[in-house]
Amino acid sequence: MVGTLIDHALIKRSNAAARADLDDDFGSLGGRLARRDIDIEAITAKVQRFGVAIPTWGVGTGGTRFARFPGPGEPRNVFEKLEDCAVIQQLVRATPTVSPHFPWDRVDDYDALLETAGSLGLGFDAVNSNTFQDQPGQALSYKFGSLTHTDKAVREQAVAHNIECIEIGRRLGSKAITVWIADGSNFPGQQSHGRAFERYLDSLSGIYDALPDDWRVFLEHKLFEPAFYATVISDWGSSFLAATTLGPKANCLVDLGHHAPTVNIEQIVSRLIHARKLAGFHFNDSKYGDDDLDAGAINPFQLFLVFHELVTAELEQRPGFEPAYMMDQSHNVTDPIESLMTSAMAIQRAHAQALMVDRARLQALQDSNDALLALETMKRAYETDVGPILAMARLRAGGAADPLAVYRDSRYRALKDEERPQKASLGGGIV
Ligand code: AFD
Ligand code: MN
Ligand code: MN
Repeated sequence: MVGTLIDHALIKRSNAAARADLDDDFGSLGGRLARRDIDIEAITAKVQRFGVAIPTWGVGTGGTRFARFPGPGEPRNVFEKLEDCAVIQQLVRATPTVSPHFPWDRVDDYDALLETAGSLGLGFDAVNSNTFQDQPGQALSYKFGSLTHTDKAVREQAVAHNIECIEIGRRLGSKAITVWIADGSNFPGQQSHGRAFERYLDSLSGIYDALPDDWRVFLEHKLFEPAFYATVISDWGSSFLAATTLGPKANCLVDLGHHAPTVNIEQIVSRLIHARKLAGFHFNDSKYGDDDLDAGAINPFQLFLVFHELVTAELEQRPGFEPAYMMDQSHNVTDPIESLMTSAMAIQRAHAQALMVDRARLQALQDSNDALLALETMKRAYETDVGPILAMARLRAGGAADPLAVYRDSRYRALKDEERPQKASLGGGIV
């Protein structure tokens, strides 16, 4: 049963109180941008059109391999997850879609799920399969791998699960499946690098063949964890090789947390755009590894540089450029709704900053090898406070100028805590 979201009157009141200051800030920023030949209205319209999907697994408390500390009023099933996603969208207006994960989000009636999402104003982005855990009653174990397992029967089971996800996704209006596998090895010699990759390609071709014409498969690489010596799809090279071997419907998904700490991710993004193989993103932030921290929390400049590549590709109308934007975060010490709202806004911010880059000037500076002014041109965009643009975009789209304040005032979490008595142990897991 879908409950009520945030009281509209609360949003209206809060926006009314913020309006005069916002108009002022927006007006003065508009004037300053006009001197740089930037039309604030055009930027605001682009910000309004931008959307990033919420992962259904992100609205519950995540956890580390040490412990999980559940928060109050957590969603207990996918219907309640949708409700929380709808609150985020109601206030922020940048998250119109949801990316579900199966079997975690399995239900008996997908028409009801679709209808609920629709009534909440939400659609579905890429579906995610899960062959990194054994499910109750599952015939064969994934302890030693799934799509790359040495035993063909295990591989077939994993392929069948992915095909089931595609079937579910079709009913939900999704157009892509993201495949991340935990397969790999913990010790040198444990596994043949070559044969494991060949088994991956063989399994993936089974999934690929099951894709409807207008579907794509997103291959997600990750350099380590849970395999600590080698993962089968460890980097964008392996991902790209697999995607190229499989065909045009296979693309490479970049999860920002899935690279070694010093890797230049924005350059990888540029290469994938060039090759028409960029599937999209799992946004998050990290300091050490796959930390799954809130987007923009650790390295907002990197996020900006990634968006610089994306905006450039869009302006240049690069063929095959149609990335899916999704978040993939694990919230351990914050209210997941608050984290997802502020993360969506951090992503929007990076996008808006990237829209401010004077690309004609940058290219001229690059061509004349003026390293210093080229950096300054980037910094000028990055250092622009685009806050008023984001707030105005939210306001015009019917959201809240200050989503966090409205959310806290609403006492949504406390109300859900009463409405959603928790079972002793929740499903889901460490993602
Ligand atoms: C794990 C993986 C990967 C994947 C997510 C959902 O590291 O990021 O996208 O689970 O399957 O976090
Ligand atoms: Mn991911
Ligand atoms: Mn991850």
